[in-house]
Amino acid sequence: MAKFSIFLVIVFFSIFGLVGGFIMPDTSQNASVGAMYSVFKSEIAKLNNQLTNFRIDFANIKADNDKLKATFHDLTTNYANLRTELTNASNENKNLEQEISTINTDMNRIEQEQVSMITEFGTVKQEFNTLGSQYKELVESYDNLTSSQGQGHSNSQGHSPNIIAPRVGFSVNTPDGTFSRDGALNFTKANYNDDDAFNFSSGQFECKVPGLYFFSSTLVREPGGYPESFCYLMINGHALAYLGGYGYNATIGHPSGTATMVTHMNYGDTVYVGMCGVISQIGEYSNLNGFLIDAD
Ligand SMILES: *[C@@H]1O[C@H](CO)[C@@H](O)[C@H](O)[C@H]1NC(C)=O
Ligand SMILES: *[C@@H]1O[C@H](CO)[C@@H](O)[C@H](O)[C@H]1NC(C)=O
Ligand SMILES: *[C@@H]1O[C@H](CO)[C@@H](O)[C@H](O)[C@H]1NC(C)=O
Ligand SMILES: *[C@@H]1O[C@H](CO)[C@@H](O)[C@H](O)[C@H]1NC(C)=O
Ligand SMILES: *[C@@H]1O[C@H](CO)[C@@H](O)[C@H](O)[C@H]1NC(C)=O
Ligand SMILES: CC(=O)N[C@H]1CO[C@H](CO)[C@@H](O)[C@@H]1O
Repeated sequence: MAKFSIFLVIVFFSIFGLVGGFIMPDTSQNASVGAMYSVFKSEIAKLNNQLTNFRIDFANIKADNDKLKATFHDLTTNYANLRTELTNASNENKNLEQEISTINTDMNRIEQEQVSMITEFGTVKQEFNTLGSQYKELVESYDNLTSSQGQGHSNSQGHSPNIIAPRVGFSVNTPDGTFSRDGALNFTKANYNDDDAFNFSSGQFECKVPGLYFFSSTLVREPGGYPESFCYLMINGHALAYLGGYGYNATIGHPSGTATMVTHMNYGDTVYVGMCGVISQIGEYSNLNGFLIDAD
């Protein structure tokens, strides 16, 4: 804009300079007024033309200037937009960088957790293996304790660990009036017999699971020639309790006797009903019972 103002000033001063030159009196030259006038007129006409041309040029130049101004404005606006976009893009980059950094941190944490999980898994696996072998040992101990294959009297103190208390119980009856080996009354029927705890071949209970036991036996005398039948509850071959079925009249009634005992049994200890008298009159409801109260 400033350039164009200067341009206009120059134009106007040029015009007035020319006119001033002709108006000033000139003593060196003398022409006729008519000739001077016509020269003057034609000069003014020329100047008018020039002024018109200048005006047209000025209008053109001003239009160009307006266009340039508009273009400049557009460029400025575009530049501002670009700047904003650039700022936005760089902000977005920063955000993305932060997100990437956060993701990296998370990934590192996850990796660490994975590592510690793998370690923990190893530990748990080891513990599991240990538990597995302990379980195997327990099963073996249990099998050893309940196995019918005896190991002699090795557990004489009876303090093997009470891991899984096995169940031991028997209830037998109906003696057949004979003795088994070692003079044990020969019971023939079992009401209950865990793992053949009572051995019908030997006529006795042989301890496989050391512990505290309860035993009971009832003897019923049948009518006959004698008023009494009797036996003893035998523990390891010792008569420890008496069983007698005595009736005043031998030919009538079913007198009975009962013996009970609570005793600790070691591995291989035996219990049976023996040292009997008048076996032929011992009735079928006579019995022998025993069970483990508490294993060692
Ligand atoms: C730049 O971001 C601002 C806000 O974040 C938004 O209003 C503007 O439209 C964005 N400009 C461009 C050019 O993306
Ligand atoms: C079980 O018995 C076997 C053979 O008698 C023996 O080698 C093993 O050590 C026993 N196991 C346990 C856990 O007592
Ligand atoms: C004892 O009883 C069993 C089973 O009834 C029988 O096989 C065995 O011969 C009996 N023993 C004696 C000595 O009678
Ligand atoms: C039962 O007793 C007989 C005779 O004493 C013996 O041979 C057998 O091994 C015993 N059975 C068990 C399971 O202990
Ligand atoms: C035993 O009982 C029978 C039958 O009741 C009787 O005949 C007998 O005299 C009795 N014997 C005695 C010793 O009382
Ligand atoms: C100095 C001079 O020559 N002046 C003359 C200019 O012309 C007029 C009329 O034509 C004369 O009267 C002057 O003498």
